[in-house]
Amino acid sequence: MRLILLGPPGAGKGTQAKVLIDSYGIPQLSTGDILRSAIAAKTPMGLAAKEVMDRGDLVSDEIVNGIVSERLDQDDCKAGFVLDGFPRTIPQAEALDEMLTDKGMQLDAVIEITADADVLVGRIAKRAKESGVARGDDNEEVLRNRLSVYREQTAPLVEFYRGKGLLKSVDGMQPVDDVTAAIRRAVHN
Ligand code: B4P
Repeated sequence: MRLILLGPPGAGKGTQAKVLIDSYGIPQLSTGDILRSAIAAKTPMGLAAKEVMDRGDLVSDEIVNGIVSERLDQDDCKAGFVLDGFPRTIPQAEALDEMLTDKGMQLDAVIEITADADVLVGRIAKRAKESGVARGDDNEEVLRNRLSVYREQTAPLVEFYRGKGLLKSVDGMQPVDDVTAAIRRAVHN
């Protein structure tokens, strides 16, 4: 099973990826998590990414494509994966196509998780208040920028993958378990 989870910040990509990897026994490839680990480890890549992420902008395609290409070469990705937060731009999607062709892999589905902006703002505000781990990008001003970056740079991927016949849309405003059930139905239909 090779899946992409696509959606605006707070739509539930990370939340759903964690459930799906347990049921399918495949790894989660979250570029956001990998970048946050690099920041925590204070690697040169992490230091460069932090400033960009704290503004709510996207880290360069070159850095992120490199991270994903390396990760896809690891043995645990042979049986499949859930890509969470990648691709986020058309050049990233084109690079992913090339990587998968080179590695002899094919995507099974791209799941778009949809949610209204007011719901997204509410969820991120709740996470910022409740989570013990502070994220530099979980505040309202930065979130507004993340949403506009999503509309401008990531939303075009919906048509990109619809054109390839891979896109399935799921309502992300339902309770978490219902979103998971809808994703499972979408994947197996
Ligand atoms: P990410 O880590 O991908 O963060 P995100 O878009 O905010 O989504 P996240 O996964 O955290 O939220 P989720 O929907 O699970 O990216 C962070 C930054 O990293 C980017 O802004 C960018 O700078 C950089 N980056 C990452 N990938 C990149 C790439 N490919 N190219 C360039 N830069 C990149 O959940 C949010 C909250 O909602 C949670 O608290 C959850 O509990 C809650 N929630 C989820 N589903 C719910 C539901 N159904 N009902 C109620 N609450 C729910």
